[in-house]
Amino acid sequence: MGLLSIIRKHKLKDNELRVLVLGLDNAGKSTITKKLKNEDVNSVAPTLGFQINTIQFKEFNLNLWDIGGQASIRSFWGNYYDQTDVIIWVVDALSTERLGEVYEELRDKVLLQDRLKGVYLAILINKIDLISSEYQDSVKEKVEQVLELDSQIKDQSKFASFLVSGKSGHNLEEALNWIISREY
Ligand SMILES: Nc1nc2c(ncn2[C@@H]2O[C@H](COP(=O)(O)OP(=O)(O)O)[C@@H](O)[C@H]2O)c(=O)[nH]1
Ligand SMILES: [Mg+2]
Repeated sequence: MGLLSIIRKHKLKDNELRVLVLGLDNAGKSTITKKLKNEDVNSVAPTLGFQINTIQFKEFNLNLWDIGGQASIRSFWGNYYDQTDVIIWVVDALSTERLGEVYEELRDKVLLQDRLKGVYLAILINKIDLISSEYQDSVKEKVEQVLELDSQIKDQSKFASFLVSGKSGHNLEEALNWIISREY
């Protein structure tokens, strides 16, 4: 058994998951992280560098790494990849004009990264509180279509997308349930 798999086994004994929260700037990564910690979501400032937040969810400890998403610091994301179990990728449902940029960054910084092979991917389509319910399904379809996840990730159990609101907390629990019900 290699050293990495020994470390991995040891870690999972404690039901601990390393979760990177990634996505473009302003997508809502910090707001979602705060909501998951039951903190006030009305006081987020742009994230410079990173913040580690540990939350308990059911029998799991999730170490959430909230990493700044400004274009200038995205090249540092790679410093955090090792030993990652899950990527939460946050998309701003309102910024459809940035979906092309989202597609490219997700592909280049996550899907094509050798060190992230096999990592689970939860796509959180955020700010859904600002979209009336009749349009929500089409927003989800549109995001899924642009990101081409079906063709880029062969194993269907490896990814899922959720319509969420970091502000209200809508669907965040469903996303966490999906995350902890994967095989590690
Ligand atoms: N209405 C609404 N606004 C949100 C939501 N999530 C984040 N925002 C707002 O979007 C902006 C960026 O959020 P932030 O968490 O800082 O994004 P980050 O750069 O990805 O960390 C802030 O003004 C937030 O208040 C949401 O679910 N609903
Ligand atoms: Mg932030």
